[in-house]
Amino acid sequence: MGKLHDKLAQQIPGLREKVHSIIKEHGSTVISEVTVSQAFGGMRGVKGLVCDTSVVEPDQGLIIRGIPIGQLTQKLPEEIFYLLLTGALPDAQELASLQGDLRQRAAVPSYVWDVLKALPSDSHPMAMFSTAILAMERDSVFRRRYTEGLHKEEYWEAALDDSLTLLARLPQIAAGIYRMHAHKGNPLPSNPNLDWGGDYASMLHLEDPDGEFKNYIRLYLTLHCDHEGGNVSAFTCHTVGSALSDPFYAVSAGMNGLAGPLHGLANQEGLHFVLEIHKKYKGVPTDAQLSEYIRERLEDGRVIPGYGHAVLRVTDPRFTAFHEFGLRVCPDDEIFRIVDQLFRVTPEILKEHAKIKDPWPNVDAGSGALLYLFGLKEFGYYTVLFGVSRALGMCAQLVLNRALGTAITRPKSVSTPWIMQAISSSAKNVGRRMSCWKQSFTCQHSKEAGGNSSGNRPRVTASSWTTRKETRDPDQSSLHFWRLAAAPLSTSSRSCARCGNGSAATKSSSALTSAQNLPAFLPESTLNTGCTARSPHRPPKKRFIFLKQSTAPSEQ
Ligand code: AMX
Repeated sequence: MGKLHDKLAQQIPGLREKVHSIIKEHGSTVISEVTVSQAFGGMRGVKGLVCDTSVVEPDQGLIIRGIPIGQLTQKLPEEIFYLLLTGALPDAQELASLQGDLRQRAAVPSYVWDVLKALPSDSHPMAMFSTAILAMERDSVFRRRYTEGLHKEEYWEAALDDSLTLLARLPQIAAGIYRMHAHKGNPLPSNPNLDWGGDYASMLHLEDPDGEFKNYIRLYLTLHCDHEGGNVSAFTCHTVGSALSDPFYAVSAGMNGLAGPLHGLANQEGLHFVLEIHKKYKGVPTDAQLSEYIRERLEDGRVIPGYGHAVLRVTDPRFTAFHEFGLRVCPDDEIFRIVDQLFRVTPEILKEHAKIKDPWPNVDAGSGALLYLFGLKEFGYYTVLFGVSRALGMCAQLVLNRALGTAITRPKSVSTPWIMQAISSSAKNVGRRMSCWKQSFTCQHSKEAGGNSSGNRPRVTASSWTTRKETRDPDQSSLHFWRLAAAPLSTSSRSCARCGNGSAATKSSSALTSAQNLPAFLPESTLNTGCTARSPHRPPKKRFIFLKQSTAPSEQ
């Protein structure tokens, strides 16, 4: 499997050691909370999954292994695959080795075409794509070796083997599906002299006199390659793979998620919107006409496709890359001019609506329009292109997860009655906490756990903590919560946590944190430094109730 395999074989022992020691030393550190809205709302924002291939920052967009995507636009998609997996771009030899490996594996077995031809001719291209990937599962090295008794330390090698085979075949399969879908004839053979993306573009067989279509497909495949681990397709692929289903099963499942209108289909909406404007104004409107059109659309309660984002708060750098490509290749084309004009006009109008958090263009504001210009006008096919690219990220994540022995995904679901019970217990306990907290503390140490300089009045009260929680600053609020929780524990246990004046059982912070399942990051100084108490320790009358124990009923 060439130099990529060798590099990973070198890196993986160190990665495993690092992850094992993080879990061993900090396994109980709290990194996220879950609210009722999040439980009902697609787990949005809950940090419960690790993905090292890429991150998406609100003010920067997609960052692959520390490199902003805007700096990778000149790289080939296969270079990006290498980067996603290893954290470094390949040198010339490493790239040649990977490309050679992909070429060797590129032949698509004839049974795949038989399966595709057997499908009804009006099947959706994404259904065809996912079916083709699933059909190739019969060739899975992972499944064969697993059945033979594969050692778990070697899972990643088998996953890499399957991933390379799958990725090598995708361009020909995807291009073949395009030709079948658009009634353009039989699939064309792969050209071994071309790179992965260039070969795909060439098999789509659209006019490309100056090679710009190939460049565009390369760029498209690079820009869509990965988007953290929590989006629908990546998370689906991750979950299926975590059951040790092989990469063909897992990537096929991920593609089914990508096929959804709320995920991979948005690019065609962006294009529809631009074409609608072009049709209405019989060409490019004036800025005033466009502004009016956008305002009317917003007044009708309709969204402006290609604008806004759940995470981003700046122009998506992937849009910038497509926009720059259009400015270079087709600045005078009417469709592209509307894309450009929308970029100038729309954000200022969206800014007038306070509820819209991100008035800037996302990746889908321009990508479809450029495909259209190159003659790829079958909208239903666009998600397949996205899928070819996103398979890079899915496969990279699968290989790394098998290397690190990531456990089978199994979050705990709860029922609506359970949530109702949790809400009512939480309301009762907030009341109790407040009444406990309002009692005076005579121990100087309550100052560090939230008291003021006189040592007998808490600076942070249960109610102020609740207010902070409502400001949606979960990290802050949980810190305050733990501080709140810690101080009364010591007093309710009839001891000062720092000096142990009273019961010895709560003398040290480690005893305290482990006994009460408090997070290990609770600063030692908060609980266990020298005592300077000015007055006798006096426990509060009521026993303190811990939020962690009381927010939810125990599992049934
Ligand atoms: N046009 C009009 N209204 C918009 C808007 C837009 N482009 N973007 C956001 N809003 C509205 C939302 O509909 C929401 O209204 P509501 O409170 O009445 O329901 C309000 O502003 C707050 O939304 P938000 O918090 O800013 O965004 P979000 O996380 O809820 O939604 C997104 C994000 C992308 C779905 C939304 O911006 C949108 O619908 N954009 C247009 C469609 C689009 O371009 N989709 C592709 C996204 C990129 C991708 O993931 N492929």
